[in-house]
Amino acid sequence: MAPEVPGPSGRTSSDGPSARVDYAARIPNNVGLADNRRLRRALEEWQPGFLGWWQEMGPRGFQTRDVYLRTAVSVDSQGWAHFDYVKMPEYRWGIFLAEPEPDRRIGFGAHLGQRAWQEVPGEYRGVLRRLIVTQGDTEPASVEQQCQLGRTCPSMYDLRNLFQVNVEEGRHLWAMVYLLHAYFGRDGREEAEAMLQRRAGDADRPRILGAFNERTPDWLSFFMFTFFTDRDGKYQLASLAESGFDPLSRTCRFMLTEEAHHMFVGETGVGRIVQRTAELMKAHDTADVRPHGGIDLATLQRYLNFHYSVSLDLFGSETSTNAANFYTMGLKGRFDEGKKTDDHLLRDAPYPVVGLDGDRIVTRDESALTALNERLRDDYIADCQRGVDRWNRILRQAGVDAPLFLPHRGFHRAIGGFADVRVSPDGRVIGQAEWDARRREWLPTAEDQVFIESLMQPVTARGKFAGWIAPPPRGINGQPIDFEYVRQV
Ligand code: BYC
Repeated sequence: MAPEVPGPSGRTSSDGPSARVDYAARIPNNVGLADNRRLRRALEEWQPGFLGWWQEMGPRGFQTRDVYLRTAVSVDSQGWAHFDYVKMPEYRWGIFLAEPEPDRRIGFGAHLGQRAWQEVPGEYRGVLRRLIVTQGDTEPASVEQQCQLGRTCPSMYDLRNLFQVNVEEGRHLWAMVYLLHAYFGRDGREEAEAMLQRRAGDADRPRILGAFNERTPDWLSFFMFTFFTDRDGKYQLASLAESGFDPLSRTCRFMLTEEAHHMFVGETGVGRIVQRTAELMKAHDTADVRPHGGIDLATLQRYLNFHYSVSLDLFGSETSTNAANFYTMGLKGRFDEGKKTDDHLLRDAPYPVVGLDGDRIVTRDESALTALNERLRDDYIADCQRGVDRWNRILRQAGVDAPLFLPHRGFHRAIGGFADVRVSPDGRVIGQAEWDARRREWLPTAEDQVFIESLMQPVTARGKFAGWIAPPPRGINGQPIDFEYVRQV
């Protein structure tokens, strides 16, 4: 058996105990930066650029405030998080990888059963770098998209949650930049630099993926984004956590523990809006809750339709040779690859894919290998549906019988087989005339945006909440709801 090749820190995956975090270092880490002078210096050179980017593009207007944030201080399953007041620019962004699995093996593709790589396999270098750059690019993008939201927060509790999400996206950027610096030499350093140059929505220097160039102008969009788009993050990170390139796997495994909070923010945020809407519908015996300061279900459905459809695009085309190659190379697996009991090669297996046959929507068997994007999208859709079911339970419990739903997967798509046709939310291929006539029913309108914007008045008194959203059932980290989550001055 080939000996395990040490990584750039000179360690192998079975070295331990790496749960120990060097928290006092300029860059907190559990990757042995203290022993790797070159890497440490390269990252220390990148650090001021990151901080400059954070000051320029991070949350506007709150950089000097004390915020009650959790920080990663170790990576073991218990007690990795520490809660305290921090000024965001002083947040201890660092590099944390999940603990190594001893003798980890590649779980799929052509290298199935071989030892996981501690260094980048030369022949996969370009592909791997592109995957890491695509993933990394989304992290600062989301911070940029959300940078104006602090000024219109519905409560201090929500403001703190927004900032928690933002600093953790910043840390996720650090996670990918570490991989680029540690394993990809000069071009890795250039990519890390470029990550700080692109800007969400910028015509000349846009972020890489479509959804990350949309604006997040209001809190309804923010909650929908964290529910739908961060959930894409969960599925993509889970697939990369299966990677045969062990440092990527370990970094994604730790990122997933942070990601859970982001989806909590999205699901409970929308859930609390739904609850408030239902209360207003009952109190005033009307679906039109706008005059009462609530967000009507039809508007919620339109925002849901938008964020769901742009997030579906993030999975790429239904059939993709890129995806097949990532898998065969052992770089990106399936969701829960390790729990699946098939051959982990997928050479002859079929997978049902929904697509077009002229104007009809049909399901066809495709090669499971090329259909990997669609399979991941299916896992994602099932997860989204579970969340929508929970929102509908809130409505039902309040006595409202008007459920929210996920539109058809072909609705409003810009990537893949449905990109060139118009599909209604109920899954009919329709003509441009019907689309034009009904678009206003299905997607947020300019009037919706004006209305939502009119609701976005900041609420900053302790324990108070905007009228369009219900308070949460409990506070953060056992604190009361009226805790001072963000100090006033
Ligand atoms: N926008 O073969 P195809 C997160 C390109 S979110 C623009 O179907 P492939 C987060 C594609 O690059 C998770 N372009 O695509 C959430 C390809 O270009 P080339 C982010 C797109 O390669 C919230 C061409 O179209 N992580 O973490 O199979 C807050 C053909 O496409 C798009 C990842 O995405 C698009 N939507 O799959 C913060 C994981 N889709 O090769 C963070 C890493 C496709 O012709 N990325 N294209 O030049 C990947 O795994 C893959 O790149 C994708 C695309 C799944 C995105």
